[in-house]
Parts: sequence; structure tokens; C-alpha cells
Amino acid sequence: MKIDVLTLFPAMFAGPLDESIVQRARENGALDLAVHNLRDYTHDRHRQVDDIPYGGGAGMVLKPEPIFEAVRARAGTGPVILLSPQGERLTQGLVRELAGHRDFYLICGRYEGVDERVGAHLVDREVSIGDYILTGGELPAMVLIDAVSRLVAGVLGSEESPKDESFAVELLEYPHYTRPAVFEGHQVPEVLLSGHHAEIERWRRAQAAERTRRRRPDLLDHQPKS
Ligand code: 4HQ
Repeated sequence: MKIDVLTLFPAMFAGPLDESIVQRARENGALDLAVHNLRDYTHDRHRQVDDIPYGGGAGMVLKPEPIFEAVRARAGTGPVILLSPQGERLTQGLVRELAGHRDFYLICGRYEGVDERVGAHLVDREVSIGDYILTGGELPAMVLIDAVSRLVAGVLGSEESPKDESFAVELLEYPHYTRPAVFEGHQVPEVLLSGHHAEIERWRRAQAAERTRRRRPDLLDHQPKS
């Protein structure tokens, strides 16, 4: 899978995506991540990427020309995605859908936002990671890349395989325990030490269902997976 990112802050992507599972995917060739600096697609002396809003108001707006030029220079053919609080919510269903593409292109906005013609005439979809306002689309892009990367074939080691994944997203996870069996007086549930696999499975399903009912009843309102 090839993922292109367009940003004014390419250095933000070093670090989070250079560790652990995502880095392993990049090393083994399952993931090719290319981060492009929006400023490299300007041609004026001041390398200007933003301008004042028509109609007035506070803040600056990203100009359309460098963004259109950058996207038109790409090799891929997959969806062009703008990270935006106005987008459709990122869910595991959308993550799965994006993981099915050979490539996609992520645009990270900054300041007050991006000229509307980018969303209207360049982008295939807008995606939001949640109802809060960040300073830019970079962290949302990294969240999306992280979630997609772990699904890309060849990325996962056996220990972190997404086996129960659809189950795990429709219901919350059952509680996990590791050694010691007693920690500061707190016991691991007896059933987990019993070795009775069928009983353990039954206990885990019941715990997952009960936790979901208590903490996230919205997940039980039999909505579609995405
Ligand atoms: N942004 N999910 C970029 C977000 C956001 C979100 C705020 C996107 C600033 C310029 N993006 N603009 N939440 O808060 O995707």
C-alpha cells in the first residue's frame, strides 16, 4: 500500500510513524509512506500557501493552487482524502474500506481551513477523527495511517493479529490479565486460571457484552459496522 500525505509540517510525521508496527510495515515493504511539503508546490518568492479570507474574518485560508498542483503530480489513482471536522467520521468500517485500496492521498489543512474548491473539486471524501477542533489535519492523518497500517497484509506479527477484530469493534473488549495472579491483593478472576477453555470463552463473551451494555450502549443499537 502507498500512502501520500500533503502537509505544511512534514517533520510532524517523523516519530509516530517511525516506531513499532507501522515502521515494521514500512521496512518489510507492505507500506510505502511519502510525506510531501505543501510549500514545495508554490512558485512565488515568498512560497505563499495561505491568504486572507474573501468576505473578511479572522485567520488565513490555504490557497487552492499548491494543493491542486501537488495532488495532480501524484502517481496513485486511489481516493484523495481531506482531514476535516466536517468530514464523515473515521470508524473501523471506514478504516477497513481504505485498507482495501492500493493507494490513497491525505491532505492536511491548517489555520482556519482550506479553500472550499479543494473539497468541492479535488477531494473524493472528507474524513473527521472526532468532534473536537485540532490545530491541523496532521494528527488526524497519523491516526488514520496507524489504523489502516495495522490491517495491511503482512504488517502484523502473530501476537498482534486482528483476529477478533470485527467482534472487538462491535463490542468492547473483555478484560485482560497477566501475571502476577495476585497484585496488591487484587486477584485475577479464577476462571482464567482454570484452564477450562470453553468456560473462559463463555466468561469473556459475557464480560464483553456486559461492559458494552454499561459503557457503550450505543454500540448495541444494531447499527451497521461502519
Ligand atoms: N481539523 N478530524 C484541519 C480537525 C480535524 C478533526 C482542524 C482539521 C483544523 C484546519 N480533522 N483544520 N477533528 O480538527 O480531522
